[in-house]
Amino acid sequence: MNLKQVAGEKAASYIKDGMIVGLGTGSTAYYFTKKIGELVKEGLKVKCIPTSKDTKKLAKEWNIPLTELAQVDHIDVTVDGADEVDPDFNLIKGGGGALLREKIIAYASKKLIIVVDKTKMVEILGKFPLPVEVTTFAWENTLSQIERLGCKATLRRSADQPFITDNDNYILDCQFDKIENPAELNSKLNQIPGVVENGLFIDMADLVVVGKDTTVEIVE
Ligand code: ABF
Repeated sequence: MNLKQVAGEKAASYIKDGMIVGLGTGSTAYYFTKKIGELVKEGLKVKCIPTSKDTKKLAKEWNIPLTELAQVDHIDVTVDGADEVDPDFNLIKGGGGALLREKIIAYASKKLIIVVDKTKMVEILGKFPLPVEVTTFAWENTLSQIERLGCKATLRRSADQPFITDNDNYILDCQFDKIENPAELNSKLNQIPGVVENGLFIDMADLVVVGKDTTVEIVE
């Protein structure tokens, strides 16, 4: 079993009958969603809210009952991946381009569980380029404004075309190298007109499930 699978499947043990569950995006959250599909087949009663069109497609393939944020008054648990996790559980997310819906659904959740392999655990955020979702309108100006905060920003492309998010926006990948104050950067980024949301998840994660070589570590 690979480290992502170990972490993803372990997170499923936190899911109980009757829960409303947020389904994350990415190759680690994939194993969580797959396990939920297996448990549903065995009788688990849950309603799930996907964080991306890709995850929604997987959930439908595995006959996982779906609902929408507008249909519920809360989400019990969301399980999602991350690109980096620091010792204070601040995250960089968005490598999969789903950060806006992930952040909305995580923020509406009573509990956010992050599933990662050990390579994602870092002392300081920033080696992974921070994804920032921006409007397509005036994106070049927004890029310049963001670079004033001390990074090199690049428009994310897919097959030579600009990557388009599920929300019809662009993603700028912003290389900061070291983010000394993630909370401050999160605020500064979201004050820039044209920035829709950024991939810094500050003080949102409650628990991190880390796939290690022979074990899985629960960090709370
Ligand atoms: C998604 O999972 C993204 O927010 C994050 O970038 C990605 C991590 O991908 P993986 O689990 O495939 O490493 O939630």
